[in-house]
Amino acid sequence: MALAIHFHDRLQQPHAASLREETLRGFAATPKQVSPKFFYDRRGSELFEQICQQPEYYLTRTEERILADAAGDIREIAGPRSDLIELGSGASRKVRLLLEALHPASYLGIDISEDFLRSSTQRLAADYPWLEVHAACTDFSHELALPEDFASEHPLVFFPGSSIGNFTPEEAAALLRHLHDVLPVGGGLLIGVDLVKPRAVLEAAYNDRAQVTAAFNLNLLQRIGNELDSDIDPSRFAHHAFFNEAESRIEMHLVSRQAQDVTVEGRCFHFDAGESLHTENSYKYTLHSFAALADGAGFDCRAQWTDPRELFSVHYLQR
Ligand code: AVI
Repeated sequence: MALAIHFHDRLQQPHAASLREETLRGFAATPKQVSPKFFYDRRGSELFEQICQQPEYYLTRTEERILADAAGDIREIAGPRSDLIELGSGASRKVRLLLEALHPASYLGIDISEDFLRSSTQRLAADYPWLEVHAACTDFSHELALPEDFASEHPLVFFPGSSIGNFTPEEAAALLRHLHDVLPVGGGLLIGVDLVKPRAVLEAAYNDRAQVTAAFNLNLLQRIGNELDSDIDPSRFAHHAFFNEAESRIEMHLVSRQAQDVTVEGRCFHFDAGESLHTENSYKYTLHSFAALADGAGFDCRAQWTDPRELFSVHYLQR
């Protein structure tokens, strides 16, 4: 039986074109860089799901625990919500806790990885037959345009996983301001935010022993090789992740193992031995610094939850 999913194709982004433009621009920049949003092709999304299960990557299981423990509080504070919108929905696992606690009439999953979005929303539609399921494949970092037939008076936006940390604090402030402006008065934002902690714990999370994070980082080069006209060879690069304390962020890089020339779409780029391609920042906040960011974006910070070790936090913000 075909499941009733409202897939909003018209919101789709021209992925191949933006990968091409942004790779050419990023490889020509000093230092070289590529946006982390390009990690998430089908393989990258699968690897990210595996990262979430690594013992060192405390973020996912800690957030799940916080949400499970706070489900009753969230229901009380957020009140009845007819519509739940999930940003960066991925495998849509954590949202199940909210669907069960809040029982909204409809769900809209928004993600940049189309294949993955289709399969995860199909699973949700199968498991929750009472739920109207929508899916939109879009890059919400530019603009969150809700589908026209998804009119929502009391939406709750769920932005889990500390994905806000992959934006610079200035970009994060602009994104929060944009979400604030898109939400109707009374609309809520439930957001997961990773916290500052000892370097060893942070660095282990991005250098897991099974090397899944390394494979995830290197897959970005594989994707460039698959989707663009390029001779890039991932085996000539090494994963490097460390905590930059002054900037309060984990940085991920791909370091050239040797001096080499790489061709992309007919253009040649030189990498020195040891030269790095910066692929991701993952900013870490304190409870206080994140509340200040949300407050600056115009939100009313109604509640914060954390775990006993204060590894991770979940915030309920209201417009
Ligand atoms: C999606 N995002 C919040 C992850 C993070 O922790 O910054 C992506 C990731 N990068 C390496 N491991 C996980």
